[in-house]
Amino acid sequence: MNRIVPFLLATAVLSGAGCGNYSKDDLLFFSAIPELRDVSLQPPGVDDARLEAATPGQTTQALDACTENTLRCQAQNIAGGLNDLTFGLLAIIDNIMRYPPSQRSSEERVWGPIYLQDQNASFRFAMRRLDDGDEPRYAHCLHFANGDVGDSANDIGCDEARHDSGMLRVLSGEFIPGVRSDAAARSGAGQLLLEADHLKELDPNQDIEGTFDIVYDNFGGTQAISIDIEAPGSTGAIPDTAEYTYALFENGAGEFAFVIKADINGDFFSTKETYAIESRWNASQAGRATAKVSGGDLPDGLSWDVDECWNEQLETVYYRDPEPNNPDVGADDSVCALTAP
Ligand SMILES: [Ca+2]
Ligand SMILES: [Ca+2]
Repeated sequence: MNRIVPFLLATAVLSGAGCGNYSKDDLLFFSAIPELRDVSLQPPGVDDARLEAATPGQTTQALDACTENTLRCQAQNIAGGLNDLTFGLLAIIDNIMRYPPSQRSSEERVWGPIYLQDQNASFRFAMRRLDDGDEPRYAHCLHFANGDVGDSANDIGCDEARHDSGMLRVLSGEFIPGVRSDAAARSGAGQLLLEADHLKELDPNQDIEGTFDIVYDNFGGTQAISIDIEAPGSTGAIPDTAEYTYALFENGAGEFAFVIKADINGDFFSTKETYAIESRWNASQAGRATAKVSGGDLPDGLSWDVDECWNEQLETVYYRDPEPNNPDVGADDSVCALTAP
């Protein structure tokens, strides 16, 4: 999943060298972009050096994959892949905003349309301040087109999915900046919606399509993130549909659950199974995960159930699955830090 948006990322790299003259008001728009920490999934085992980046555009390479055959490891790897996606999208925005804005008003900043000669593509990014509540909210949107759209795309609204100029909206959503009391505090809320169908329309060689919807909310002390993927027809590691929900509480305990529709059991008819994992951990990072595969090529009424516990050192202390070749771990689940869901 880490090469999910190469078309956009190429743009991000191109624009990285820009540096503008920013007004104090420009910086307000900048401050709406969440920090990586605000949007990252960190189930036990994820120790992501990228969180130390000063801005989303300064991320370093992705995490190494966890190689144990455990649910905890799977959850860790899936979290890493989703972080790649979110961080990549934020890096694009961060890098675009390093250009001086081409339009400034009290409510709006617009970057572009900028023509990228070597990709023969144009992009336009806008952030609009919405003052309809107690908290400032910023709508943002990124449009792309093949070729040079010139000045024909100066006035696109964020609600316009496609524009006469050929511009298609590929990324949009809202940022609600929070108050930062110290550097480590998570804050803010918002949404990033990637319309990969439009990317595919612009570049048929893309191997993704559908929509990727990332919503985060760090108000109230709990970090809550949900990611919905609707990507029928996507290839590789991307499931057809998936819903991920993540919560990290102030004491460090948390939960990460997801339901994926994908072809997990590839036998015979090769229809899609439903794969659900529920992972929970306590403040010491010891936790329990259960998984269930059902539907698809599994016989009616039958499911494949896995139950696993790990300790504070992330060692598996209890394991059960129906496969005879995968040995049990632990005499019973009394060694588990958490009870069965
Ligand atoms: Ca199947
Ligand atoms: Ca077994």
